[in-house]
Amino acid sequence: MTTRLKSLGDWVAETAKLTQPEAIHWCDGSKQEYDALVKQMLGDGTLLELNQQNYPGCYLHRSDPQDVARVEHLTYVCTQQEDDAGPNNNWMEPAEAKAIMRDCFEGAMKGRTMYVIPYCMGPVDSPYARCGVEITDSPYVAVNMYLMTRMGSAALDRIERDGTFVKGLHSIGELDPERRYIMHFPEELTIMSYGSGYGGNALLGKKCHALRIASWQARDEGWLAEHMLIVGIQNPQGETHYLACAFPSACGKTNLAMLIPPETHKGWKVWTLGDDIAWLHLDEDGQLRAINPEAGYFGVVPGTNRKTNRNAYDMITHDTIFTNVAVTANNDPWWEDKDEGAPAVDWVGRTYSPGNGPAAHPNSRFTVAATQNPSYSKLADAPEGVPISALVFGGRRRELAPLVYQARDWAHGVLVGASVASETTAAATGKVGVVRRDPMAMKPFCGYNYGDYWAHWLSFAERSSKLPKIFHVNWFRRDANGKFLWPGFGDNLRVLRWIIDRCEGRVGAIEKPIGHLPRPEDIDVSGLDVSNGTLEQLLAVDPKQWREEMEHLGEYLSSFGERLPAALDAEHRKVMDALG
Ligand code: GTP
Ligand code: SPV
Ligand code: MN
Repeated sequence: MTTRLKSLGDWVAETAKLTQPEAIHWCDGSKQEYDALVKQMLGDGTLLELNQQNYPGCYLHRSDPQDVARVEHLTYVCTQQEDDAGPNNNWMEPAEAKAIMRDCFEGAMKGRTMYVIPYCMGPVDSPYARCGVEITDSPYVAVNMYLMTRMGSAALDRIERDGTFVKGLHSIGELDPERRYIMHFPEELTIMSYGSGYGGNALLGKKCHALRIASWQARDEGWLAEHMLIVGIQNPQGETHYLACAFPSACGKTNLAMLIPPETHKGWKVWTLGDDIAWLHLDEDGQLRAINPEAGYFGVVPGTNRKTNRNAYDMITHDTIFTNVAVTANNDPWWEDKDEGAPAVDWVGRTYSPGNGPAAHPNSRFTVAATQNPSYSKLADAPEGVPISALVFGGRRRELAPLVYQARDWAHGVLVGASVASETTAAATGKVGVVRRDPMAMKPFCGYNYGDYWAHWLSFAERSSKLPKIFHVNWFRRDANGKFLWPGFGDNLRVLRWIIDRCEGRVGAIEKPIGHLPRPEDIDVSGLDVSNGTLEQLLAVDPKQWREEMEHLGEYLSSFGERLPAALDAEHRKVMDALG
């Protein structure tokens, strides 16, 4: 297979000249191709077979132990003007970045196969979908792209029709953390990634394209590319509301997107549209609609069990690639809080010993096609996407942020999104558990200056009078002993119900300086072991703590200088004044 599109053919030829692969393989996206790549990787040890009776079609990949997460300090946005990337991104002059990358890629694929992967982010027949081509020397990347995107011939057809695509060049290089770069050139719709095989660094359709490059394009074209799950909540009367929710990495998107209603909630159904990324567009009627650009999940494994997420637990029992989990004595995959079996060999391949830390890496992941999800919504394939009733922001906060609150209006909602802060997780290298500002859960993914991004968000109010309502949630508030106050997981539906009732004008609220809060009696805790006192604690807003928080937020917002929209500053001042 080659291509009729000259720009693509030329780029592949140029890249081959630079990287000097032994062979070039154009991926057609067929099951036969996937099977052949798996077989090849089983042969060279890149994949290990798991117990095929218990886990048919499941394989384990052990990454280099120094290559287990996104590397934010090595991720750059290379725009002509530094200010366009903003203080929220690492910036490098494009010519300098390209020189570094040329040096890295020169001869990088010697003796290896170069895979050319045409992919489509979004349903191939959707006007909202966008395509790219990833060139990589990693067959692990190729099989992950097969599970995660619409990849191969159909995507190539569309690319040839559109005549345009995002160029993504990737090589695992030497897997040397000192020679690792994830570079973005949004002005040229180009990505170059070197030295890592890990998901977010290497599967270029995901964070690099569908968030960093797409957010840039979305600003120019009037839409939004967000780090959001998309979920449909169907009540016993058969009405379905769609919500898009932005939580930082490893803060519960996959789990919320496929939650199972609690026992007390007979007749409720939850439909998964997406678990990580949403592309949001206004339609002709001013309704915000969402598509999920992805076709699979790259999800956090630890913590998944029959009680927390039965859907995910069942989904990953077949045709799944596991990365960096442990294995049991009978070669089943194992992870912390699996609640079944025991680890025999840890994620790096050593005999398990508690002294070496967790058996599975805290950021171990599963890769699986979305269609394997028991709660998969067929509308995930609808070209026009689904109408969004509410946008929900959230973070992992042991204190301060209440279980849920609602923004007064769109502009205040943008401030609420901009105020997201969260304890860091193992999804990125660096310290875990430190609170950092993560506006809209996009700190690692916004491909341009946050000041401009907030202005873009605010501009939606001028374009539609039917925008979704905006909320903030926190499932992670803890008591003095460090215990979670809220049961979370399936019981989060109880909070989503309040959110939907607010959207429908079916329930009242208490007005506070930070926004509208539920009256405790409006959160249905039937059948739960949550006392009135605990619920009050979950909904408590401490004015002194909040004043401090808002002061910090003010300092942070000011760091964007002239690019900070005056309207956002004004929203911030309103809340400060209300807090007194
Ligand atoms: P990325 O894929 O990194 O963007 O993460 P994500 O937001 O999809 O996070 P995910 O749903 O995979 O959850 C990450 C971790 O949080 C897992 O270990 C979950 O078990 C845990 N978690 C998810 N939801 C809840 C919840 O409601 N309460 C508590 N306590 N933990 C949760
Ligand atoms: C995240 O870190 O937010 C992820 C995993 O969803 S990765 O694709 O590696 O970015
Ligand atoms: Mn994510």
